[in-house]
Amino acid sequence: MQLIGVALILTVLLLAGLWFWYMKNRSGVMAREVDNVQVFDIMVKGVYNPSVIEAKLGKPIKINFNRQESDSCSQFVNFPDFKIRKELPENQIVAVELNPTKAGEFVFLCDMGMYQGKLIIK
Ligand SMILES: [Cu+2]
Repeated sequence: MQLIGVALILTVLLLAGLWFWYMKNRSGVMAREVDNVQVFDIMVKGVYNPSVIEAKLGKPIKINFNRQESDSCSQFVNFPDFKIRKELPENQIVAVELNPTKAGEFVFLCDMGMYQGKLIIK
């Protein structure tokens, strides 16, 4: 009986862990609003941080990339759905401005796809 109890507890913990992971990937960091623009600040250092961002449809978006490394991998950021490719010089803030016309999930990534992020529009 005790073994069943332990197995049950482990199963519940595992499911809770999966649920949190799922929820975390389902929603992103929300914007701060400045003059009706949804603004995000993303640090580029090994990864995009935050890598999942979430905005509302109908308001312009501005994503400030701050690249704090010299690794050439992250030198360019691409938003394939918006046909945007921008250079991110080291230690500079580069803004990418978007005005999505539909909801959905849009990836952004470096040239080789090692750095990956996701913009969720709801
Ligand atoms: Cu890369």
